[in-house]
Amino acid sequence: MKHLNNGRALTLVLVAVLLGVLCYYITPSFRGIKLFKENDIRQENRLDADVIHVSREFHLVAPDHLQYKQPSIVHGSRTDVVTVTPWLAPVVWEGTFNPVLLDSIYNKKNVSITATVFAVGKYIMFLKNFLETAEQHFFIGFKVHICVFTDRPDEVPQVRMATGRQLTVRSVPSSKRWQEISARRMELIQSLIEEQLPNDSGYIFCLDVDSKFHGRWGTESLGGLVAVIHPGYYRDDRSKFPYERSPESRAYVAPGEGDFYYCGGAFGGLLQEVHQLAKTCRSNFESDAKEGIEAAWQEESHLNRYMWINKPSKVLSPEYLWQDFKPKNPEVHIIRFSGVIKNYAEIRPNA
Ligand code: UD2
Repeated sequence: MKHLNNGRALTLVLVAVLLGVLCYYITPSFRGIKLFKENDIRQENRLDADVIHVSREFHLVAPDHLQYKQPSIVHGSRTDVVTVTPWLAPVVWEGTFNPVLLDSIYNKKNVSITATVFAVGKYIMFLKNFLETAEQHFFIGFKVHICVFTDRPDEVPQVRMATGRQLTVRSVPSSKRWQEISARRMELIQSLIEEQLPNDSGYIFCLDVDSKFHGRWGTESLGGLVAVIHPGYYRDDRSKFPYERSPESRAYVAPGEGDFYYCGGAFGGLLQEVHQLAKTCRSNFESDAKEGIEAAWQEESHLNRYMWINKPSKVLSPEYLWQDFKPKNPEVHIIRFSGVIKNYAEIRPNA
């Protein structure tokens, strides 16, 4: 009798479990079907039923009836350079994109772009040229916020800025070591994103001040995580890249590893992505410092290690950071941004 009762109880428990499992799988699909139908009805009622808003970054809506040259899938306008990485990120070269098409797509998205630039100590002398040329070439027609970090706020030049563009100045301490000024940028970029731009969904570019714009730098450069190929090493074998080679450092890249050598003087992307990069590089840099380690090229080494692991979703060719002392190579059809020639001994606080 006791056995019979136990058997019945066991059967009841089994049935209950089975019903539970069935409900678990059936209910969400019912819910899914219902949601789908509601969405369908909402879509039907829309005027622009073709447009489904999914993600700001990846959904590119073209404006109506824009006329432009037919793109080809078999004849590329650039056959002399590589325009895609092995992980299928575009490499941006002149001739690979249609600026009019891209601008009209991003105009509809009403994007905003922040640019950070550090002008500490004597580097303030480069700021005027940087700002004036940015007004001529950097994201013309878009909402731009240039954020200057300096220890000399009184010396920030007055530059006329077009409507929709603004400049803000943030005071930072000076330093006796240029390596520290350069490397602390990651920490300050991290704090800027956390304090000033936490709810912003726009893009950010972090740029060296001792540089000038010479040509368009615009919407073609927008992407999740954006890296710029260093002009000094892009034709070299990876064994020649000046990565940090000491395994003790958190910026270490082992021989035989690494894709490209990226520059520390220009990088960017979506705010969340750049926040993650800055936070990681800062933390690795500080942990190294506690152990008395400084990577070969400070934050540039940490950035290269980061980009090796976290592949950039867009790569900008050396057109986006050339060096004035280098003659233009034939594959570089346009120089958009370039480092000016400078006398290190004269401008740096230490040798
Ligand atoms: C390279 C990188 C730079 C950085 C550095 C390694 C390029 C073109 N440049 O340039 O980004 O990674 O190696 O640390 O990729 N700064 C001041 N005051 C100073 C010193 C530096 O404001 O006294 C700021 C300024 O914005 C400058 C930047 O830090 O543009 C980088 O310093 P740099 O230009 O002296 O570094 P450099 O030429 O070795």
